[in-house]
Amino acid sequence: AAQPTPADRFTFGLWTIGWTARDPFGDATRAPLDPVEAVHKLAELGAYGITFHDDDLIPFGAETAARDEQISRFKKALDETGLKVPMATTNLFAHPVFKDGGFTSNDRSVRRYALRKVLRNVDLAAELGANTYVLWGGREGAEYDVAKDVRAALDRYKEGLNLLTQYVTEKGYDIRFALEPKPNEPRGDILLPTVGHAIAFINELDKPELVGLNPEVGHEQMAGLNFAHGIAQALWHGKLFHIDLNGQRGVKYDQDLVFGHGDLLNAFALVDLLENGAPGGGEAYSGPRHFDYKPSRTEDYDGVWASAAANMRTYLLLKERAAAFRADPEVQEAIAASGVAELNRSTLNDGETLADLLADKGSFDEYDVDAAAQRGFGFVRLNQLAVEHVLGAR
Ligand code: 3MF
Ligand code: MG
Ligand code: MG
Ligand code: MG
Repeated sequence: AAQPTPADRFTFGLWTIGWTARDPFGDATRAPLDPVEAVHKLAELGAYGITFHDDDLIPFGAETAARDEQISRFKKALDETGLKVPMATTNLFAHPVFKDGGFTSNDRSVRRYALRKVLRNVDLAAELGANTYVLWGGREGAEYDVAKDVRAALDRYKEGLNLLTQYVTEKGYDIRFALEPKPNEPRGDILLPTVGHAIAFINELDKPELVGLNPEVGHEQMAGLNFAHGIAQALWHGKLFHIDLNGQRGVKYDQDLVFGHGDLLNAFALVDLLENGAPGGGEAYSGPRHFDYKPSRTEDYDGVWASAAANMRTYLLLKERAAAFRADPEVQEAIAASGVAELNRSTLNDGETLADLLADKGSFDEYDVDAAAQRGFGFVRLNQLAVEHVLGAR
């Protein structure tokens, strides 16, 4: 059961398995990977799809003929393997021209160029059948508070997003945009640093229904936040358009470890949420399970493919464990005792009004606060049952 198949909808960024492991302190430890080989290898491993930044597939600045040739080689590999491209994105961070950002660079000509670069790749995304277009604004930010007018930058971000949603609407593309929050790295501070900031921003756009989120496990954890909570809120807003799964160990640089190699218990809660919805019956997630990780710099290509397989296997094992957790009668009893399901009951009775509540002496004047304060919730017992299921002890 822990053997992935395309029905599991696992996808990988071309830049993940294709990372040659250059870091700020050291050179590449692996040779470049041909995207065609990446497609074949991922298909063999049981993945559903592959995603890419424009420059992962077509080297920056390639002539039209070379670009077309590379696209046709890639498409041929997709046809041969049946691998899908459910998402694409733009590299607005590598070239020095983007050193102060793309959509929010202080240099207006850079902003116009960034928009054109995205629009060109949106056409390719549509051609390849992608219906999600991710925007990670890694360079949209600052190191110095006095050097960026954040409100003006948000105006420009908004202008950019509004142009993108206008474009896909006019073209009739079945594409929605997904913002990927990150608190820092490579900029000292990145705009839209968390899921919450991004959700609030989306509400200010012309076509908010076309814009949602692509949250990444490690990015929220870099800000010290609970990823499963962030995902639950994104689902609550109907904004979980896509997801970047990986592992992170605490508040430090963006580690991009294999999924589950960071906070395993939070990964368990996440898989349970994505697969089973909320305990009270909230909707599950139906999009691709996308891995955005980096095969560690210590690994050769055997290690790269082993790490790709590890992401999928860990996810499937956690899915099995989550199903066993939900099916366990003792867990069901512990959930009931903890009031987890009771939270789904509205606080007012059916038909009760605010005036009725104010008139209800039992809810306040005669409420025995001290007696109510005696209640033990049994959360530790419930969590221990989760731990035991994760450890395979039940
Ligand atoms: C950086 C990231 C990015 C985004 C990608 C869009 C290079 O920390 O997570 O990966 O995921 O640009 O999908
Ligand atoms: Mg990342
Ligand atoms: Mg990361
Ligand atoms: Mg990411």
